[in-house]
Amino acid sequence: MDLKKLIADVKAKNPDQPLYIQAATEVLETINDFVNENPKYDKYSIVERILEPERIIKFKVTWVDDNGKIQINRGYRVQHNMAIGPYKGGIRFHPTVTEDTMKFLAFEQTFKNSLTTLPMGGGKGGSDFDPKGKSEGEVMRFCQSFMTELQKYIGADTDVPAGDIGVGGREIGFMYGQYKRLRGEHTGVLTGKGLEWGGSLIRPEATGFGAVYFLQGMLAAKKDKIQGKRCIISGFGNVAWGTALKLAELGAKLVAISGPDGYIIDEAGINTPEKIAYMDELNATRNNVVEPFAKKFKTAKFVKGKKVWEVPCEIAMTCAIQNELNADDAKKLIENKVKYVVEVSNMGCTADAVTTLQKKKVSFAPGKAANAGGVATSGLEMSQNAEHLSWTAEEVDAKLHNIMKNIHDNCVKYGTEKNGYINYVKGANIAGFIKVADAMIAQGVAY
Ligand code: 2IT
Repeated sequence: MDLKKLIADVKAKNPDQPLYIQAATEVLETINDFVNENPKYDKYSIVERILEPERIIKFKVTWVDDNGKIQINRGYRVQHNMAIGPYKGGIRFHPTVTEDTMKFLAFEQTFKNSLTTLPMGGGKGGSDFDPKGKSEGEVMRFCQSFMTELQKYIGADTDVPAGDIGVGGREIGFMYGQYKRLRGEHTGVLTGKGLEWGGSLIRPEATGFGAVYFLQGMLAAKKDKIQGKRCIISGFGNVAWGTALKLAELGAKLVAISGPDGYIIDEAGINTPEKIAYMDELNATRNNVVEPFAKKFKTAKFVKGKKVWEVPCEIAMTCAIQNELNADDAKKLIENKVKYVVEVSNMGCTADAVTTLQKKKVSFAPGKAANAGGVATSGLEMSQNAEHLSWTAEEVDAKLHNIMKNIHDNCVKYGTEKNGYINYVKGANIAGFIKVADAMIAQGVAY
């Protein structure tokens, strides 16, 4: 493959999509050598084909607010790649959502889902709807309107959405109810469902649990252990919550979490059931502020308007949104002797943050590997739905643990450099690419 030309083409074809360009460039740069060593991929133009989503659906969502005023939002579903299974990926409701956001997330999802080893293609959806300050009735009417259009394009064997930022159990419930009403089918068309109506145990915890299982792999690779390690995470939502739970269970010391308004530092540790449950409570309000945490717990202090990455730690985990950790943040972390940085949000670090960390040989995990536990457990939910059974928490957790270990080992297999440094970014991209690429070759010129 001609790396320079491919990157130039991506930029020329997507001039107003910096996130997509960022995600695609990283993949191209890291799979380049591998593709050149395996000429079959060029023969079938696989790289060029993976760069183009199979379908982009863009639609209008109108709904009536509590004052009787009609509101208009944009809805999206990017169906990126179906080579290894039905499109699968979350739905994000956030004011920053654009076609660019959806495209980069769907692209990442294709590689991530491939890494899980489960049969899931890549997709992503969402809307620029802002859940902040909306009443329950407004959220429900929005979800119903969104699903009224989306249901034309999804199905248990074609495309299976789930949650993401701004979409949790409540929103999945509203969307599922509307799908059922319109189609008359009770089917596994969404994951992240409630336990009483087809959901899976451990799905709410899965992204965070999986990320910590992946981190355990990184620690083990350096003959290190998690007990007593000083950790910080960004965010306080579902992913941060699951991460905090597992860190506490394994005896790590989480000292900071954050929100758009600033960060919380708590030297006593954010590791008691009350503190961790309160993260979930705060998130449920959808007010997007972490400050109340310091009002509730005496040992916690709120630092207004600052990023959490200035807090000294050995382990830092991004659990909020894309590009939340930049090169300056990376330098600060390095100055403070960080050892492990784990992207749990999708593309949580800017490209130069990643290079800065890798140059200093910090052990760094990309989101598409470290956060794959969420979608992997969605895959397990799909299996349970298909066989009309539900598995115990222990069964699901054991499968999740095994999947994360396997992803870690695959990253090591394809990402270990001559000097012994594990380039997890390279490892994840190559391992994710192989399965999708080989499936595309086997299926002929379809997409
Ligand atoms: O980014 C992600 O992997 C998710 N939001 C979860 C997707 C899913 O289908 O469970």
